[in-house]
Amino acid sequence: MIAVGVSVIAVAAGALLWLRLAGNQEAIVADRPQAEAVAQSPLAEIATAVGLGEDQCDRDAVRSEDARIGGKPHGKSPVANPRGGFSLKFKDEVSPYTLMSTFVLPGERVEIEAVFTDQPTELEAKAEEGQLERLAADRWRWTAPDVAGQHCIQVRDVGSGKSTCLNAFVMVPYHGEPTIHGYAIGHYQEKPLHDMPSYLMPAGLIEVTEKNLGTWVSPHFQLAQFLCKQGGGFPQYLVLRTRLLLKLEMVLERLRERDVDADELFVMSGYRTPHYNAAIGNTTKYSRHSYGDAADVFVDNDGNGRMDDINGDGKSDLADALVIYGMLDELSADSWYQQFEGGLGLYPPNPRFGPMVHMDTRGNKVRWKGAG
Ligand SMILES: [Ca+2]
Ligand SMILES: [Ca+2]
Ligand SMILES: [Zn+2]
Repeated sequence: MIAVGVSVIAVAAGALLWLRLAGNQEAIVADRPQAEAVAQSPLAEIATAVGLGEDQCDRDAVRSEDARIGGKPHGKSPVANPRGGFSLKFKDEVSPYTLMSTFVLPGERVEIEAVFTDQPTELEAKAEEGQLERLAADRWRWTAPDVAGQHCIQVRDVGSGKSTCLNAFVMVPYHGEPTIHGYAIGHYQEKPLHDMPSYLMPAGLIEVTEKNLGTWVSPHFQLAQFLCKQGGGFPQYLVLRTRLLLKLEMVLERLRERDVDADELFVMSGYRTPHYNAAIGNTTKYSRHSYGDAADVFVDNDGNGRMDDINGDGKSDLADALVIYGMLDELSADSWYQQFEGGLGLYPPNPRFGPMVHMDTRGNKVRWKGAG
């Protein structure tokens, strides 16, 4: 119990540090002159396996038959400015973005606090559903309704008129059923890997219908991008974690700071049910994809379904995936990054798919190079 308490405090402290540093990004970039060199380092220097147990993620090998699932978002993001004048702190996360999501159980209470990088001003909050109580000038408690659904909790800065939407997804409670409303989930392991809480069976699943498939869960990502590719009719079910969304948005911001043309990321693989993970021949029973905090991604601004030439050498190959891999591996040394630490996998191209990078937020540092 003591260890768990300490790690929660460490996560919260890391999140606040991230918040403070987030407003001062130039300084961090300036501190890392070797970043480019690392990204270009020879393949041989990339660890083929660091800290790996039985928890490596294998690559996904198929495309979804439904073009709306996986890949890039469809349509235009409702968010013109991803960052507002304040951040929101909720459930051990701090989001500096004007759109973010949280995932709760029916009746769950969530405390939401506004954190300012500039001068605090007068705030107001409203929620379409559930109960919202004001606890202080900058703090509220929202009690989720009893039925599955999604609700925007809007916090607005009265002075500037800027507002932030926290999309609260009320999940369907999950107790290990192999199928939910005809949708195959499969079997989660009863014993968490190394007894780590991040490997506990998910307590709830997000219900995905044709109606909410296109919901924007953060400024640059849509719910449909993370849905498992096993197919079937709707409703379907999904596990997604806020920390992954924060990490993906951070990766996009950092790539743009390096002048990489990246409007969004192609999500090759987000959530995988244990059923699907076994069906595609994965040998691990503890893939982070089944716990909702992993994504296999690449930059595909030109829309050809393969990694773009983001290092500008005229070819699209492993060196482009190395730009993302190297950037994250390098950030690992920074204290603010510890909340985002986790698995990092480099996947070379094969005849069917281009190179890609796996990232997750499991907490402990794991590195690997996958088969092509
Ligand atoms: Ca491309
Ligand atoms: Ca290239
Ligand atoms: Zn992966």
